[in-house]
Amino acid sequence: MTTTNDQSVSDAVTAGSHATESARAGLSNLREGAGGTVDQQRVATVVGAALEGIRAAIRENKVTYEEFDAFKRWLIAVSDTGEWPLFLDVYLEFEVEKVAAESQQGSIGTILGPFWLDGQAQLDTPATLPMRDDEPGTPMILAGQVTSTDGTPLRGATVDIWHTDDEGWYSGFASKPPAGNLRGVVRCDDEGRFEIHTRKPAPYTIPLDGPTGQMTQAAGWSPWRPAHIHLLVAAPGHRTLTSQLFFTGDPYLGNDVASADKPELTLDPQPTGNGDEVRSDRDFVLEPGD
Ligand code: MBD
Ligand code: FE
Repeated sequence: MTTTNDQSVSDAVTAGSHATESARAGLSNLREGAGGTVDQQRVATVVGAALEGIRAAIRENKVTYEEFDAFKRWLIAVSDTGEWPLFLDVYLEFEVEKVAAESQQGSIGTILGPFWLDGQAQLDTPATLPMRDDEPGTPMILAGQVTSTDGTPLRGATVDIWHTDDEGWYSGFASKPPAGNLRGVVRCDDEGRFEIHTRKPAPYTIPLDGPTGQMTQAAGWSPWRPAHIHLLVAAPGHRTLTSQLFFTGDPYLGNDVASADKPELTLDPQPTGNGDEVRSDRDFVLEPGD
């Protein structure tokens, strides 16, 4: 690659290509992919509205050929670096999630993001996530119970959890943490209870050397996400909850580049008295259905 910054560009490309691969292969397990018949009217309505939004931006701001050409080059770079999942999940997924949430009961959720991975360690509660012997960061326990909307504890519930390390890196997408680090699928007990031992994650900046980060900084926007823990909470006969949990006092709360933080999703972990360990308790309510 001809660039003055080989190492960091290749990091963005590594993260991007892994996220692209994962989006292509894995998400169909999680959500029903496209397929079947395409409704012509729906395409005309939605694609038409999206295109008209861009045309309006051009008209109203008198966009020049130079800017149009820069836009083309930027789109090509998003493809070349595999950043489509990152860009789409940072700038658009929250609106899709809001639409989905209108018809959902149970605990409030938020976006999935680009860094979920299939096939992670299966653990029984109480569980310690896979981590390095010297894994840095504050030891943290996340515990709670999974119930149905009528209050029934859900036997067979699982909590799929993934988050960054204490430096903001995701395993599987950055070279530093080993594969599987701070990721796992925890099987709850017969009453849907879980207890997960991990490390408190750190705030995260989207890659600054790829086109998504460069566009973000070119606009003067913050590239940061508040520290967060991703979760997929599932149980037989219930709709899987996609969520994230954040932390009180995080400087980036309310200014999330991915617009995914919600006040209802903030944890306030308390010291357990065991060294510098902290603990948060959080229950999840799932809606019947699939
Ligand atoms: C993330 O870690 C993330 O969770 C989202 C939604 C977008 C970019 C990076
Ligand atoms: Fe994330």
